[in-house]
Amino acid sequence: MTAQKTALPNDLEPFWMPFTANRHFKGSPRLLAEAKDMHYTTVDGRKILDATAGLWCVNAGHGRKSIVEAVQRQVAKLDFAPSFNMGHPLSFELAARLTSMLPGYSQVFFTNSGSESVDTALKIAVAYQRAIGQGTRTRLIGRERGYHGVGFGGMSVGGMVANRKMWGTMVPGVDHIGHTHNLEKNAFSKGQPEWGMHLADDLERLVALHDASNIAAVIVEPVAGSTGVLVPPKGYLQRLRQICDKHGILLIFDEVITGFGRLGSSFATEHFGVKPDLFTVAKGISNATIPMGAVFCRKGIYDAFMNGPEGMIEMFHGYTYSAHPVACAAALATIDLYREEGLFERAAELSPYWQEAVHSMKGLPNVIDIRNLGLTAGIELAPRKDAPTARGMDTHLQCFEKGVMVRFAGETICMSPPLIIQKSQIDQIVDTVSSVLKTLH
Ligand code: PXG
Ligand code: PLP
Repeated sequence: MTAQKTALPNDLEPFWMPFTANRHFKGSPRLLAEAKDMHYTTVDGRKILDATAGLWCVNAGHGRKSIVEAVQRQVAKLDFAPSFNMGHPLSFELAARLTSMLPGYSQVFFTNSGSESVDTALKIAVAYQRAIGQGTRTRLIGRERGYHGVGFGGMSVGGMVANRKMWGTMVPGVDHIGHTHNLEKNAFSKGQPEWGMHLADDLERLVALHDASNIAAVIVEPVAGSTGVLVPPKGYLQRLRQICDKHGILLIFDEVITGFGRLGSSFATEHFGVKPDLFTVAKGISNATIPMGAVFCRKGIYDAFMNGPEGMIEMFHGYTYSAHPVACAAALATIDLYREEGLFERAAELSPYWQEAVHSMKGLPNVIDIRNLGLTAGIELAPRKDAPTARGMDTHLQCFEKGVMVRFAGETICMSPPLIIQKSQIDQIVDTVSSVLKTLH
């Protein structure tokens, strides 16, 4: 037998970290040990204000007692139950609670992440078109600068270059409309930009190219998060809906970030008054305590599948952990907490203060745009000559040293605090980021 290499407790090598500059991180690790409400505590005892809700997901703040206790009770009572031709009551209770959150959506399909939600939504779209006799509609349309997770489907419709470079062309029949980011026209817009509704007409270009009879669905993030908080121009999403209706194309919103209060409403569909046929959620659905995702289906989608022999499976799709009982318990407790504390309304009330606070950074060195909606913000920096993304990374690192966690997407500093944030903590974030930007070369 060959001697096994045993990892030291603090050996960082065996963990191939996701979406991380592994060598850089392992040279100077930033390790978090505990979290409560608005703060992380590092392994060396430093308190860090969380300006990103983890990864846009801990919307009710960290370590919330009612969620923790619901998880503890559930894991002790029913650790796992299959959802394939079996069931457990919490999954049905959760589905009913979710569909009652907004009118027009009658079913949810459970997954374990945003990536799985996206691939599920794309598969439902193609299968639905087939079920209604539109089997030639297989093509999927995404958008440049979109992020839809890392499954083959989501990556292909996504428009993040670094993500697409290696594998993004491996699902055939995918095309993209243009993004909506335009510094010349829209820099420093507060909330939704005035200019750019017509950019939705790019979908007509693809219809003219491929023909509507070949297109199953279009997927967009209502507000693009991961590629730098790109807020849709006024009227853009409405126009996209109209064009989809005109051509029988399904509209999918990817609400993995915008869902569960981030914009000051339950979902972006409510915020913008635009109803997609399907929309994906994850992250905030369970306050990130236990992984979970879901796809909401408008009335009529599920019904189109319910017409074969009753003993037959209608759609051959699902995950071992779809509707995992512990995730369901976490999600139910999370939704209760959102309601009891009025957190979506709180986000809406705070967003004007947040907007003025983040826009006060206009004029600081290298700041070329500031964007915001609800409790999100992106501060775009000019790239350093010959070192793209370095300014973003340096800002992140220096803010962390000063006790505030922000993210960066390329050259954009991204912020999305838990919805329980206090005004004084908004001030702390802005003071910290400002002080870093003032000295950053
Ligand atoms: N769709 C959207 C719109 C997302 O934002 C996913 C799908 C994928 O979800 P999962 O749960 O499979 O990661 C996401 C995830 C960042 C960042 O730094 C963003 C995400 C994940 C990790 C980091 O902006 N978004
Ligand atoms: N791979 C193998 C060999 C499996 O048996 C399964 C599920 O049974 C999967 C992958 C899919 O795993 P999941 O259902 O957790 O997505």
